[in-house]
Amino acid sequence: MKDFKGIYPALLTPYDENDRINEKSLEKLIEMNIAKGVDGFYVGGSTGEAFLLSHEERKEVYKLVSDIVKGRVNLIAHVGAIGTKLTLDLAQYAESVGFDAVSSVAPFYYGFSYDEIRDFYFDIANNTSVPMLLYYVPVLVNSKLGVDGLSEFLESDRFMGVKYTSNDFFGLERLKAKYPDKVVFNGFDELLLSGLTMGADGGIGSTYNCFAEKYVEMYKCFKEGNLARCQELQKEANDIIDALCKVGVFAGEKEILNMMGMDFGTPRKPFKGLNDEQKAFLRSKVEYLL
Ligand code: MN9
Repeated sequence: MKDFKGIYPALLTPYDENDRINEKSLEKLIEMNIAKGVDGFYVGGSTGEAFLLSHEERKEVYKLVSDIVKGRVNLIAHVGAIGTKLTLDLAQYAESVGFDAVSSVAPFYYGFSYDEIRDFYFDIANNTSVPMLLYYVPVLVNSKLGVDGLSEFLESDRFMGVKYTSNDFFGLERLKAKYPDKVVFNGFDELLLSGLTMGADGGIGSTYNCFAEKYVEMYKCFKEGNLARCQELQKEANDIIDALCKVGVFAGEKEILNMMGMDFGTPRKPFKGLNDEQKAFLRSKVEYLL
């Protein structure tokens, strides 16, 4: 199996003036991040507005990203949808266009039972050849998949690990202690250093789109034992994340890329873009990056 450690931006999805996927902007973002030294991309997740895209658009994004990346870094496709059939179709498509792994949130909305959630994951994992990364995000998907529930999957070779978006670091540490060979990605960017100290193998994050260099350096300094520098970098990141949380995270991230000249537009409705006052506020926090 490939090595899946390190820093993975959860790619944003840019739209053009006709609300179509903007291939040029996507390419610029990918090239900028590869040049900054990221280890791979997490494609079509919450940050990529998965649930605001049509099924065909989700496939289009996988194909575009795979064609641009051409095997230079690892690619993980988020294929989560509300039901098994849709998810499996996305997973098989992502595999067919060269993705190295797939990942999914637990099926949502209907309050599926743990048994139903288990069958969902195994139906995907048993009908694809690439490894599955569980996406654990209890703030968004209130499923019956607790930290203990994750263990059952990690017993299986088909599951490579977890994208762990929770601030329960006791749970993260227990998972790594029990399954040291599985990969655990930290999911909250503002807590990357906390996750690394409790055993995370890297991180997947939305703010990595805009300033991956801070996280790439943090990951390197962490491995070298330079915690003082890690703390400085986390503080620098958090000064911006704090502002992003005030204006809207995905809209704010797209605005930073707009300021960098990348033409990312705004997220799809009902997300709101930033007003002039919010843009000026955000600019004051990221001016030194532009
Ligand atoms: O992909 C993202 N998680 C969610 C991970 O959006 C739930 C994070 O990158 C956050 O957007 C970020 C800001 O809270 O940490």
